[in-house]
Amino acid sequence: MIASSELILNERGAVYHLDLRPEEIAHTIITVGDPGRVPVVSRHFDRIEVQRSHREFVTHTGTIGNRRLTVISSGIGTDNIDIVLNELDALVNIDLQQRTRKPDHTSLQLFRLGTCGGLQADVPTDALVISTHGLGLDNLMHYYALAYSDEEQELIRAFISHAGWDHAPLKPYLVAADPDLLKSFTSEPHQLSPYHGITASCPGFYGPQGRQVRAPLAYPQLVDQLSSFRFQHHRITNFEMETSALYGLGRLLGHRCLSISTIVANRAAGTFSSDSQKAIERMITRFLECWLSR
Ligand code: R1P
Ligand code: URA
Repeated sequence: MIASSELILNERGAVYHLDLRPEEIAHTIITVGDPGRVPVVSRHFDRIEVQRSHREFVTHTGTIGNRRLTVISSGIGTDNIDIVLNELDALVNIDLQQRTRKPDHTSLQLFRLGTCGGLQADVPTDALVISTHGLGLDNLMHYYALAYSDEEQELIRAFISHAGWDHAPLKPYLVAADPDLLKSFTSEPHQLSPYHGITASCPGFYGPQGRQVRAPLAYPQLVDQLSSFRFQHHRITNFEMETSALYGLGRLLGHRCLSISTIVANRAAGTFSSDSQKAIERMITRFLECWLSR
C-alpha cells in the first residue's frame, strides 16, 4: 500500500500536480515545456475530450481520426519532468483506489516537442534535432537507481575526460533514447529530420548554458566544451532543459521516450530564430504527419 504522503491525490481522486485521472490521458503523450504550446498542438486534434490545468501542467486529450493522444506541458526543467513522469506513470501503473501497484505494466509512448539551443554550425536555426541521448548536466537521475549501459558509461567517461571534469563538482550522466523510436523517426519512410545527436540538458538557461549576461561564470568554456566533443560518430548537437530526465525516468519506469527539438537559439552562430513560432508549428505538423503515418 502506497501511503497518501507518498502519492498525493486531490479531491477528484486525481494525481495532485497534474490534476489528472487515469481515464483522462491517452497512452501516447506529447510533452511540451510551454503551457501555451498545448493548444497549438491540440488545434490539430479532430476532437478534444479533456482539458485540465493546474500550475504549469496544462493537459488536452483528444483524437485525430481513431487515434487518441494527450498533450501536456511540463514547464521548465528536469525537476518538473520528475513530477510529470512519476504522476503519468502512476495513472497507468498504480491502482489509485487501492493505492497498490497493478500486476500488469502499461508502457506509455512519450514524445517531447521542445525548443533548444544549437551547438553545431552545420545544424541551422529552425532545424529539428532528434536526441539520440540525453546528457544530464542536472542531477535528477542521481536520486534514482538507474542502470547505465556499457555504451552510456563509455560515452560519459569520454565526455568527462574531454571536458576535464574528473575532479569537477559536476557529475554528468547520459541516457540513450528508446532505440526503436529513435530508429523509426530517424530513418525512412518516417524520417522526421536528418539532424540527430546528443542533447545536453542543463539545470538553468543562463549560467548552466554558458550565457553570461551579468553574473560571472564558473564554466565560461561550457559551449566550446560541449560543441567540440567527439566520440566515435557521436557529437553534442543541442541543449535544453528536460531530455536527460525524460530518457532516464522513462527507461526506469518502462516507458518509451523520444525527444525532438526546434533550434531557436543558434549558439554557434550567435543568432536567434526570426520566427520561432512558425518553426515550432512546423515541428508539430511534421511530427503529427510522421506519427500518423506509422
Ligand atoms: C527554456 O526557454 C525552455 O525552453 C526549452 C527548454 O528545455 C526550457 O524548458 O524547452 P521548451 O520550449 O519545451 O520549454
Ligand atoms: N531552450 C534552451 O534551454 N536553450 C536555448 O538556448 C533555447 C531554448
